[in-house]
Amino acid sequence: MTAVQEVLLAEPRGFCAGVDRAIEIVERALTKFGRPIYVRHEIVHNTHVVNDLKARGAIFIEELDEVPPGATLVFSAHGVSQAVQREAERRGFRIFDATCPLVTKVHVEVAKLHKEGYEFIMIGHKGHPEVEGTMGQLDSGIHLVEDVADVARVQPAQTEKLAVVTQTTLSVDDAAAITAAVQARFPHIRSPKQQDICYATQNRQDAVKLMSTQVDAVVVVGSPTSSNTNRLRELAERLGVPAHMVDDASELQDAWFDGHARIGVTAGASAPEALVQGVVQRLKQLGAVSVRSLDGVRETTQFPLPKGLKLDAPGA
Ligand code: 10G
Ligand code: SF4
Repeated sequence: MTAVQEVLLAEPRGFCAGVDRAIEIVERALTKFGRPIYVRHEIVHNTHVVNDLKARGAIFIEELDEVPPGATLVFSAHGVSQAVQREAERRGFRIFDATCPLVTKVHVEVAKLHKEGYEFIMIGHKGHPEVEGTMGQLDSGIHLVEDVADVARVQPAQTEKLAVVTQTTLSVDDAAAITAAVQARFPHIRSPKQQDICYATQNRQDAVKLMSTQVDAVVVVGSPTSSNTNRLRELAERLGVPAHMVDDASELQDAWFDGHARIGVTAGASAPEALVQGVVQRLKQLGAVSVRSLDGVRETTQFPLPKGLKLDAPGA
């Protein structure tokens, strides 16, 4: 049986700008205000990130009644509904919003078009916190479709003023097919000027497409709760390459690599690079003698931190 010979690393992979910012918000809140810092929902969907922050004094909760009066509360990168925002304010917490600015952009667009009388078709995964947050920007008037079959069933109250919004981490290909079905049923529907699927999702999926043509198996580093990570594994598999998602190197099974000389490695937007390097080390133990990064888009996006967390600003 051939052993592993070469590792190809997808570019870009791992942390996006929204994840970097969200983790930094919790870290800075811990430094500035001390433990505990409450975080509504996993700050990002990664077990290692969450366990590391727990060890440093973060407490992750789902319901606001788990947070004591006067506490500091951070909203996760996936965003929250208006109801959660209002309730947190009513309870008087010191709030820091780690919602990715690209998710907030979708929220702002929904609020703006709602004022103009629009209803929405939202493409996304039911129950995902980002979808709950975006749908929760309005009391009603956002209709969720998860797949092409849902498009035939959706019943907006009117079709004159309809707009599409999407979750930011969808499969680019699935979203295109669902959007086409939506446009076929509602030809006048308004689409965003720039798609809601974010640059990081697009770039990581493009990188997996490029990598999958050159490898015999793919390892995707990330947690099972991470939507964008699941999409990367699914994409490699759709391209005909066996693909495995792992939280870290300890989950790798040697049998996955039997007869596979070239292994592609990538990571979801919430997975730390140290875990990728752990996987590479294990693949070296299995025989890899060469590790090569593929060409890809260089990402330069950065988001500013919220006011009040710039540690060196006087009075901040
Ligand atoms: O891919 P999802 O949305 O499940 O989230 P994640 O925490 O694994 O990755 C970062 C992406 C977001 C915060 C959603 S915009
Ligand atoms: Fe922001 Fe995109 Fe990262 Fe989500 S995946 S946090 S939208 S940059």
